[in-house]
Amino acid sequence: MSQNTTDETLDDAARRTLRANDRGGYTVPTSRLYPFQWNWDSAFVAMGFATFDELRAWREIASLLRGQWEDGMIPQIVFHAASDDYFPGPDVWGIARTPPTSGITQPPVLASAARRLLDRAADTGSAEDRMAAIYPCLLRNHRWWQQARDPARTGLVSTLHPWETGMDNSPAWDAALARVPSQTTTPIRRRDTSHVDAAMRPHESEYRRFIHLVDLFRAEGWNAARMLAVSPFRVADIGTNAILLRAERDLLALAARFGTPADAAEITARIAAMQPAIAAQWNAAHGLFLSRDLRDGAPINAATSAGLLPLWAQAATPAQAAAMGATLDRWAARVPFLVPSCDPADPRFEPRRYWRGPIWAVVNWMIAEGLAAGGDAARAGRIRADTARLIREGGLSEYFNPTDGGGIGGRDFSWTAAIHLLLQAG
Ligand code: 9WN
Repeated sequence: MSQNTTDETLDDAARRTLRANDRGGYTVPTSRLYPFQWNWDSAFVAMGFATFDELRAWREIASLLRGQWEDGMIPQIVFHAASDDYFPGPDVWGIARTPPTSGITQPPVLASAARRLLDRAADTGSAEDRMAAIYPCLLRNHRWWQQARDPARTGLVSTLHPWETGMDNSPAWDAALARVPSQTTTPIRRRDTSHVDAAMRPHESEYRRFIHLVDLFRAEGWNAARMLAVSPFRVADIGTNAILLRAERDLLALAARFGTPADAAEITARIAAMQPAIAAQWNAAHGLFLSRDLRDGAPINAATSAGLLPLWAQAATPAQAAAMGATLDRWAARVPFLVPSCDPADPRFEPRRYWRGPIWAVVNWMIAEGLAAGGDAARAGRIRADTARLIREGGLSEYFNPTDGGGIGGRDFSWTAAIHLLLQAG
């Protein structure tokens, strides 16, 4: 896409991008680099489609749910059609399902997306029918999170692979990942670095550990309890937990119309457990929330954009929200664009390397929604304006360099197109 496109053309380009990445009821994040359906990408894509094609939006969700496991898990990837463009493909995961899927999950944005589709539907009759059909799947999924990932009822769910956090090479995972051995039984055949500059992607040493975990879980037969017991990587990701808390609130609203009083009571109990557990992750020195390493029990000392996502969950006190606002102001004094994925004052900050500095439109959108809902219209406006400008000048890129605004990573990216449309829709 050319630079400085007019807004009208950009709206068209965003819709065109979603249509072009549609593979027949599901949307790939971008062609070649990510040729399958990804979990949290599709939640944003559904919200983007809903701005101009509501039925197609519901279909995106139904396609993702075709990959849902019997135990309720919604996988990170659904392999609807074969492709050699991505590693690791279905053969590495070794999961005999139709369609094949990966064996781990991703941040659960889905219930929040579905609620938004319903609330904004023009075609209310069909939206209600479709919501009635998917509500039980959403409920089973949230039960899975508690049963499989917080069986001890701590109020925080575990994440067992950096890919599950959606923020794969965040500096927050460095120490926990260093504990994972680097040998693999699967030969590493990376395809990502043939599509995108290696300087914008995770290192080889990280990929070896990513695949070690896949080998380990496959050897455990993808049994949820065994995975939780054996994984050397086990963290309470503040991003995933905040997104889940927000999703539980949205599911509770849906339960009043599509579920039973017993469902509502169950969801309310989970929310009551999560709120204090997330509150305990507050870190006054960084002015945001931190993840926790569940292997050694210690807070993870890395200030990342995930630590601002409790805003999206309305999980911060007014004082904490104000402190997070001050954190954003400090970051804004160091880089011209918000919100970098890592504190720019942190020595681990790398403005072009994936989740170690670049700006991601979906994260910006959630933070801005949270700020606006909490009454901080000025900072919400700043983040929305930065996001819109990054997209206008850097195209529908996968992520953006916070130091110069350049669009980097994959091009013609579905979730960035979706966020452009959401920002225009207001
Ligand atoms: C692994 C699809 C996905 C996003 C993730 C992002 C990246 C995959 C990869 O791409 O992860 O899941 O191979 O790098 O980190 O957030 O969902 O866009």
